[in-house]
Amino acid sequence: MRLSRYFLPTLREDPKEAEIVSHRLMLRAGMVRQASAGIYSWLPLGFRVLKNIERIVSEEQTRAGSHELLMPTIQSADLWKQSGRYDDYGKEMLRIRDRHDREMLYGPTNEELITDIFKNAVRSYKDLPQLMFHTQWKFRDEIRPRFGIMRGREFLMKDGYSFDLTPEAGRRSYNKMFVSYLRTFERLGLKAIPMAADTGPIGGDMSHEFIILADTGESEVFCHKDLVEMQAPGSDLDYESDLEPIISAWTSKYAATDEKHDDTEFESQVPEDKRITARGIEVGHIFFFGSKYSEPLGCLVQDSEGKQVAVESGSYGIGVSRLVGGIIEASHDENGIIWPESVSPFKVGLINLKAGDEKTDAVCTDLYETMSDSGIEVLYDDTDERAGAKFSKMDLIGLPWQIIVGPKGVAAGEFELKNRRSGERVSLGRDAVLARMTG
Ligand code: 5CA
Repeated sequence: MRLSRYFLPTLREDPKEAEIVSHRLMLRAGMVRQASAGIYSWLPLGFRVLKNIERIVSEEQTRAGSHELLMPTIQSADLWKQSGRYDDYGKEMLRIRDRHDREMLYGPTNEELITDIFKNAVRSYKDLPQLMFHTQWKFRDEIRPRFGIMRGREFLMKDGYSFDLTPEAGRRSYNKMFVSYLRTFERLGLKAIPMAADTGPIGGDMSHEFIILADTGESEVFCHKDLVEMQAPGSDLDYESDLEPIISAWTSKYAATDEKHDDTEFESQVPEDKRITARGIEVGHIFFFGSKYSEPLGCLVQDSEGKQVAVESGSYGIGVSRLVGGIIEASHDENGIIWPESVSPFKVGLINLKAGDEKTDAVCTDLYETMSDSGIEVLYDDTDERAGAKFSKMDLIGLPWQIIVGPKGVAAGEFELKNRRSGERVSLGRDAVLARMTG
């Protein structure tokens, strides 16, 4: 992408309305703009990051055996009346009437709808287990939308759902999602710690929040220090194997959100030098609620003895849009964002220090085209801004690599390759630069 053609409205000054660093940087880097309170437009740079996160989340869901589908944003109120949540959800739910005066709503989550889809298709235990997910916009009329896309009213969520015959089988599905979350967050460059959590309006009695530690987080959390160092399982993990040992390795150490926290237990279970009390950002939340929705919605299957039994379910959320802010909170410096390569909007920024100079342009065009042809995403700053402004903009938007090309380097046949995270710079010839980028 040539920057001269791109839509990248960066800001030099810190916007006054932004209280936390991720919100500030997302506005300054031209990633989002507020449309109304808690509702944002995603500009081209921000949208690329959002899509990259969505893709990684989907890949890991699929790997764990969940099937992607897409349900609508607007739902009929009927199913929500059957489950009892039409009243329970209160003012957080955005209620709509259509032209026939039918009650509709903008979905805050999808337990009712997926249960209805499942119920109308499945009759027998032989069709179980089943896992499905979608990534769709949600609306919750939060009292205090804040911190930009972190607590929005409209936000993008991956929500997955499991259907099993027995609570034990349901637990196996829950474990699959638990482990796939560990892998997902690791691929996103994050340390997310599973913590015992409250279930709120979703319900059920088994639940974990996945929390990244950050001073700007909204939740207060308590955990054992060793959890911060733990590694997620590798990509060769067999999801059909017994996952209990992995789950117990993560859950046998104390980790709780403030609603679940108990000081006495924390002190008795965790030695003083291992106790972490911190703030955190909830990026995922998984629930097992058994037959809470299947019973009122009549989602029954026939078991092997011919009995009709209510299906055992769980639901599994990831805050896809919130993750964009979460990753920035976890990865930035005083000059701007530092994207992990897996989600970066482009892999490399190519800076032409003398646009308009024939030789420098030719070298840059060659590098740009060669890299683009081998599938590398390059943002090429071919504008005639001064060098200082180009450097700050590239640091601000946080691409992992920068290639800096000026007339002196062109004469010497050497260009600077800068690593955004470490700040390390090396001078390399054309082929060596290309080898580093494609390798
Ligand atoms: N149905 C369940 C799981 S699919 C559910 O809705 N869970 S949730 O309420 O915990 O939301 C799932 C995730 O969405 C949260 O962990 C959080 O990361 C994200 N999320 C929730 N509310 C907001 C919001 N207002 N703005 C941005 N992200 C949000």
